[in-house]
Amino acid sequence: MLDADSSTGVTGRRAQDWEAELQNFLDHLAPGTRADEIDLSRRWTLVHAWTHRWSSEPSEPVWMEVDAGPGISGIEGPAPGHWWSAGAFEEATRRAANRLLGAGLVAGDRVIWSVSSSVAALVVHVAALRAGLVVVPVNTSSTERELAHVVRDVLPAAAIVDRKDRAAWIAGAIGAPGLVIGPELDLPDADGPPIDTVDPDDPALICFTSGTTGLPKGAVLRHRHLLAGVESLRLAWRWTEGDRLVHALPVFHAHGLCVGIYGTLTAGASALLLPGFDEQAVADAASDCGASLFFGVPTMYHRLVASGLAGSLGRLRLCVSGSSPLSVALFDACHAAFGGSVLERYGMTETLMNTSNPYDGERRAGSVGFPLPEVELRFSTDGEILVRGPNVFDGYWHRPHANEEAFEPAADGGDPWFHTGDLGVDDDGMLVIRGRSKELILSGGFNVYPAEVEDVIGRHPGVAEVAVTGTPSDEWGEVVTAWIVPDGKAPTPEDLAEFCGPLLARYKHPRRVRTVEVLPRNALGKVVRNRLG
Ligand code: MLC
Ligand code: AMP
Repeated sequence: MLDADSSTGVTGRRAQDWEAELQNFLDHLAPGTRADEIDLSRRWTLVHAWTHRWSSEPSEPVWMEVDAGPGISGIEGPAPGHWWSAGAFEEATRRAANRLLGAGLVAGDRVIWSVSSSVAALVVHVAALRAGLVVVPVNTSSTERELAHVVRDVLPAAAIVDRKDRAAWIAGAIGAPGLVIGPELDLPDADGPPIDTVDPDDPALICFTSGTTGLPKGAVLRHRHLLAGVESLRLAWRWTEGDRLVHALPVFHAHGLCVGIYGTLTAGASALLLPGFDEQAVADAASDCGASLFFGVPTMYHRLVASGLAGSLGRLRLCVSGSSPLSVALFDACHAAFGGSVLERYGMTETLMNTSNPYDGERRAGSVGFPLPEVELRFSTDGEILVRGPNVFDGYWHRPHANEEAFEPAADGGDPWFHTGDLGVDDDGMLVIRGRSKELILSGGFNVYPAEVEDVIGRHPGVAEVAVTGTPSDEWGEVVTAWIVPDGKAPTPEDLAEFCGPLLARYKHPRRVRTVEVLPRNALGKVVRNRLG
């Protein structure tokens, strides 16, 4: 599993010692699961796994919207508060897939998908996958400028949005003959080319993330990566048809989409869809409606505990946290509030989920568990976590240079290792994340890249120099903090918010602004961010 010639560098032990010590997920699967029957790399696709399930259990419930969000009109189906059956969802996605192909889109075309959580948004998403299109999820709070970068990069043939104002400026960015769909799906019914013909190697998603360095780039996730990613979770978390997820995460990121939505569909389970996160709505959904699962980022657990509403999570079979570190204090506070141990797992857009605490057995506070089935993990000499497995993507969209840096050929001739940019150690058989070698701020589970924010703030006339870091916060994990050498009168946080408004999504704006006389620099003149508070 581990490269024999690499060393951990963290403790001075040889790499193969780690293999012996990190626990093996095969020891933690449900009783009766036969290890030799697990094959996550099998030649199948998300679409085939789902259509197979829908045809065998058409009357089973799949989704219920707890409350209506912005949504996409023109898709017929049950109203909020009523369940969509597998059969109804199959029919709606089939019809929408035919409408997309009938409008002239062809398999392999990229389609931007920037929507809040709603069943209609999922119908169009799954329809696009069934039509062989490549979906490019984009955060709904992105500015026009941020979206233009994605458009230039993937040259989409269409965009699907659920807000009128965004539709107008997305139309401008895509240009003719691009198709902008939404907030109404106003395409005629059609009988176009056949659907459900995708291959496991076909790209399903291009997800924008900055990886370890540089401007946002598109991680290409193929059908086989996504299916392997959810199959390992289905096994590890014992996700079954009887489960019901309280889904309050945004659907445009890996956590909400590739874990929450794809996991629900692949397990043949159901989910209560909330249009966004709200403590009371989560508590109500968890106490009612037969819910059994909740997945959240630490900020959500923090808010549930702080509001006194976390108690209702105690009714659920499993609560999972991920996307940023769950502090030991918050793990303990959750335990005190609802009696359960939150299960923490570790993943990335590029790799989907890599490690998890076990379903049975010790869930250790501060640890992200051990490699999921078929995931291999090792440490570089400076402690960086490297992974490979059927879940790990194989490259960024049109970025040969970034791909060379991100992957390391394997000594055993197998798949190359992906550099995660996260630093980890083996703590008595479990992985503990000790920081990051990449420059990334994790605010409420959203990623913010210092260089991107510095580039914008540096253009403010009152700023001579700027460095951006994440500073600790109980609620957000880290908050974006700007360290400014002023040019004349220093701008206030309000000035900066106004200045950043059209340029950066709101969650990237600095919440803290500190004025300094000089920025710490190394011998080469480069700013050393980690010497700033
Ligand atoms: C919202 N705001 C944020 C923010 N989220 N600011 C900083 N960091 C964030 N994460 C802004 C809002 O725009 C608003 O601005 C103000 O903060 C307060 O908003 P709020 O209403 O209090 O926050 P809310 O909208 O409730 O959002 C909080 C949240 C959300 C925790 C629900 O951030 C969230 O859904 N986070 C999940 C992110 C996620 O899914 N990450 C997974 C990535 S995949 P204003 O100006 O209006 O006041 C990945 C892989 C893996 O990482 O391992 O899973
Ligand atoms: P993203 O690029 O949005 O997919 O974010 C992935 C990054 O989130 C990882 O590389 C980690 O730095 C971080 N991350 C995800 N889960 C955890 C976790 N449980 N603990 C610490 N960091 C995490």
